[in-house]
This record gives sequence, structure tokens and C-alpha cells, in this order.
Amino acid sequence: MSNRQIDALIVGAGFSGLYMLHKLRELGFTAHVVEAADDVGGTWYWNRYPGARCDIESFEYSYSFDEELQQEWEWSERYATQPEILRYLQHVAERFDLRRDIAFETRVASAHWDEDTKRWKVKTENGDSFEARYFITGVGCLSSFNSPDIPGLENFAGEVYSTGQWPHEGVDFTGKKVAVIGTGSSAIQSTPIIAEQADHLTIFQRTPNYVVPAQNHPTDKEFVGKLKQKYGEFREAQRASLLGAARVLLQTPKMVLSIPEDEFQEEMEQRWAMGGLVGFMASHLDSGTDRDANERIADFVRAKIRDRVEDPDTAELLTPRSYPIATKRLCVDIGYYEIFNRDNVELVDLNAAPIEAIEANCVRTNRQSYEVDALVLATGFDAMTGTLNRIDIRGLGGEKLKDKWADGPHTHLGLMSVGFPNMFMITGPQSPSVGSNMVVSIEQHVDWIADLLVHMRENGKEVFEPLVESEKEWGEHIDILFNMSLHPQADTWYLGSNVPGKPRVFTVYIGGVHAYRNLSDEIAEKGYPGFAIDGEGKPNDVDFEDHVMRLMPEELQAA
Ligand code: FAD
Ligand code: N01
Repeated sequence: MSNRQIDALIVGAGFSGLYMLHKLRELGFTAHVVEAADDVGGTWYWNRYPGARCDIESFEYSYSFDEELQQEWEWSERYATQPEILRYLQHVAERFDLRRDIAFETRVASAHWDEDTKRWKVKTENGDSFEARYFITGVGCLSSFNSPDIPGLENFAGEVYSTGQWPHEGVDFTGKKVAVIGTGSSAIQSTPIIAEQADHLTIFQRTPNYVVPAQNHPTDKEFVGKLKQKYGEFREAQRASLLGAARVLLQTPKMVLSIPEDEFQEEMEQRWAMGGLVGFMASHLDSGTDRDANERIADFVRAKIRDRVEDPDTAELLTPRSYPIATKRLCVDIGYYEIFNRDNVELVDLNAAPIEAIEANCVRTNRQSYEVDALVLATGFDAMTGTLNRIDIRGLGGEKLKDKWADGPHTHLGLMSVGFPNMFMITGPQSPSVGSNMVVSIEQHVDWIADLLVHMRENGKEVFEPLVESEKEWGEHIDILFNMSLHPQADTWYLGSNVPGKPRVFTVYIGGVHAYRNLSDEIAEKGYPGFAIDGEGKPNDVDFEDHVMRLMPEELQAA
């Protein structure tokens, strides 16, 4: 039991918490991390299912804050596997001697703002407590597993695995009848490997996904060698990009519907051959705002499904039609569709035959029972707000964050919430987060918070909080961007639609990594308008929409 007095208490030892700790220590603050797992890694600690790897090229999906680190680390593949990313984060922890300030196997249970001392009182489930000037969460957008509410799940007598909490020793499915529930990225990455091992694999699908190929390969050493000669410039380009990824594979500043058919097909084939989600997520000017334009791209991907899956009925079941492409992070595959050409793989459409119950040795739909030895839940996460809401966070007047957010998150910049002074959320809801290369967005948040803390220290200030008006304005800005986009036409975890009872509220800032950085920088440069420092603040005078419009190509503005 301890009661430590520190400047900052950080929750989580993933990409966010590790960098935040390093940055604050460098600046002379006392900081401590509390992490539920027994080691660093976050996402890459927990998600050890077979096939797990990143969807942004590794030389982009990595820290930029230390030149020596980025020069010395060698990725073995274009998209590194989970073990390699975990090794990288362990290397970072060792290189910067971070573990000595991390309490592992410790879960933060509560954080209460004390108005008298102007400090956060943080308690862990182990009974430790901290008093910290700043409470900084790096708890992850995708870190609370969404266990499905299927009748009888607890009666299943075989093995049950969740992709988001995979056993460290791995699982051998050889000779087993396996069922996978869910067809999101985690299933799309794991099922090709499970299909090779299992005697039989049944995949239960509720909503088909758009999937593009990774075209993974061993690292192109010549390319990366050249890139490392100007890594700094490349990192700047990432920060100045829409998605936080700078290796734009094809530059096509065109409106989709203006491209002649033969030219369109040729260009899309090139994108397909290059692989990866970046070339499809932001492929054309209007693909995210005009449904007809979006359909043209979706149709290209749909045709690819028909090419890859031999049985036309199965191909049709796997084809998404009800929602626009890229309204959820695109899935990237290595051999997913091809598994449906195997004799030992079966696809069950839950829309035609919903699961009625899970029994001791089978999954029973309203049409048929499927005998199963092992059940894999690839059912996603209570994303964006889920992990924050699991902590008893109380701000001014004892208000609970969870209560304040009962109808969805309310934040300023996705970074702070009114009534919760000196609390910061790295990649919080309503920030670019999951709509971007997250390492770039994490570094931006960490740097902004660190600069602010220095500003507070240099000016002898204690309490920092957004103004009510700025939070309202930010919420309206999020809504404007949402309504300009095709996101309202999809039911995704971005909107909480995957968790029964969650309010349908859009939780991602989609104005671009570049626009977000620019407006955040302007706020800092102007001395933090829109926030109160020790109770005094000027209203926000930063024009959020203007930042987005300035970076929007003219053709799109006109449209
Ligand atoms: P996390 O890595 O989620 O770490 C949060 C940590 O906080 C966890 O270790 C958790 O145990 C801890 N924690 C939470 N609550 C508490 C508590 N109360 N007390 C103590 N500890 C707590 N993004 C990309 O940009 N590109 C990708 O390729 C990519 N691939 C992904 C693949 C998978 C399988 C998943 C699930 C996500 C992926 N993401 C990807 C998103 C990924 O989550 C982020 O890129 C990034 O790793 C998040 O880092 P983080 O430190 O913010 O959060
Ligand atoms: O989760 P998901 P995920 N009965 O929510 C289904 C990142 N990530 O872990 O779509 C039956 O996408 C659910 O159906 P529906 C990435 O950002 C990246 O796969 O809600 N089915 C869906 O099919 C990603 O977007 C990588 O209708 C149920 C599936 O389960 C995010 O994490 C890899 C159900 C869940 O899919 C989440 O991905 C992995 C129920 N009761 C993750 N409940 C990379 O490739 C849910 N489903 C880098």
C-alpha cells in the first residue's frame, strides 16, 4: 500500500502511456504509469490471436520522437506481426528505462478530483493510491473486449477464446471443430491461420466487411534505407497528411465520377496491387462524401470478392451492400477470401439464421446446430468510451464522467471534458484516433499535453479546464463533419452500434490529422483560448471549420 504524491498519474502502458511517461520525465515532471497487464504493449500485449499484425506500414506505425530509435529499429515485414510490435514496445521500455515507473498488474479503479488540494486522488484495485496534479489516460480506444450476449454461452463445455484476450502460450486447433463468431479485422486476420489448423471451421457472420489485400512482403531494405536518410522529413509529411500516413501510393486528386471507366479500372487495379488500406480509405476526393462516388469504389472491391471466392452464393454472402465503403476502418487481409474455397470452411449468415443459443457442444441457429470443440469470439470492443467508463472517474462536485457521458461523450478536442480539470485523454473520443495512423495521433496528443504542462509550470498555474462553450462548439463541429460524410449511413463501432444499449453517437474527429494538429497548435500558440487557467479564460477564437476547409481541395469544396 502506498500513497504517492506525483505530478502526473498515467493509465496504460501502450504506445500512449509509454511515450507520455518518457516525455514527462524528460521535462522534469514526476510521473507514474499504472497498467493492468503484467508488461508493456497495450493492444499488442492483449491481442495475441494468430495472424494479428498492423494495418499501417510498420515504418509509419512506429514512434518518431527519437531519431536514434527510428534509425536503429529494423522491421522485418511491411506489416509487422503482433510479436514483433510487442518486441518493439518492450525495446522502447528498456531503451528509455521506463519500467521502473510503471506499476504492472495493477488496475486503476477510481480517480476523484479533490477541489481543496486541486489534485486527483487515484486508487487502484490493489489498494494503492496516488495524489497527482494531472490525471492522464492512455487506456486505449479498443481495449475493453465486447463479449457477446448470446444465450447459453456460459454453458459451452469446450474451449472459449476471445481475440482481444488471447492466451500467451498460443492455441493449437489441430483436429478440432472451431467456430468463429464475428467477421471484423480480428477474424479476417485470424481465420486464414485457424482454417489451416482446424479440422473444420464455421464462421458466423452478421455483417460482411469490405476487405482489401495487405500485399505484405519482407521489408524492402533498399526502400527503407533511403527513407531512413530523410526519416524526419517523412515524419513531417505524416503529420501534414489526412490519415497520418505519408506513403501515398497513388496521387489522384480527382472526383471519382469524373474518371473514365477504363482509366478508373486501371488505377484501382494499381491500388489493389499495391495493397493496404491507405490507398482505399482516402482514395479519391469525394469517396467519403458522395454515395455514388463511394459505390463506384465499393463495386470494384465487390467484384474482387467474386473473383476470389469460387462459390457465387458464398461470394454474395461475403459482399457488403448495405453501407458505404470506408465508413469503418477498412479491413486488410492476407488470404481471407480464399479460405472460403476450402472444403473445411463454412460460412453461416446470421441474418438468415440467427443464433438462438450456445449449448454444451454446439452453436444452434434457428435452422441448424453446429457441433464445435472450440469457440473463438472475434466480437470486437466496447470502443472509444468503454474503457474510460469502466473507471470511477469523478470531477467537480463529484460528477461522474460516466453519467455526464450517458448520452455519448462530451469533450473539447477529444482531449478533455468540462468539469474534469487537469484530466487528459490521449486519443480520447472525438479526436482523430481510430480514423488515423494512431501512433501519429498519440504523439500529437502527448506533445500537446506536455507543452501545456510546461506552460502551467512556467506560469505558476495549477488548474486547466475547457470552457463550457468550447466543448459545445467542438461537439457541433464533430456533428458537422459527421453529417458531411457518409458515416451516418453505416452502423459501426465508431457509433457504438455494436454494443447493445450504447447511444448512437459518432466518436471520431474526421477533419484530418493535419487539420486537427493545426487547430490544436493554434490554440496553444494563442495561449489556450477556449480553456480556463486557474478559473480565467478567453472564449475560443480558433475557427475549426476553416482549418478543415483550408486543407480541402477546391473541387471538393465546390461540391
Ligand atoms: P492500448 O494499446 O489499448 O493500451 C491501453 C492500456 O491501458 C492497456 O494495456 C490496458 O491494459 C490499460 N488499461 C486500460 N484501463 C486500465 C485501467 N483501468 N487500469 C490500468 N490499466 C488500464 N492502430 C493503427 O493505427 N494501426 C494499426 O495497424 C492498428 N492495429 C490494431 C490491431 C488490433 C488487433 C487492435 C485491437 C487495434 C489496432 N490499432 C491499430 C489501434 C491500436 O489500439 C492503437 O494503434 C494503439 O496501439 C493504441 O495504443 P494506446 O496506448 O493508446 O492504447
Ligand atoms: O472487431 P469488429 P475487431 N453476434 O467490431 C460481430 C482494429 N483492429 O476486433 O459488424 C454475432 O470490427 C460483429 O458484427 P457486426 C480495427 O480498427 C485492427 O475485428 O456488429 N456477431 C463483427 O463482425 C478494427 O476495426 C486490426 O454486425 C457479433 C465482429 O463481431 C477494430 O480493431 C485487427 C456479435 C466484430 O468486429 C475492431 O476489430 C484487429 C454478436 N452478438 C482489430 N457481436 C488490423 O488489421 C459482435 N459481432 C490492424
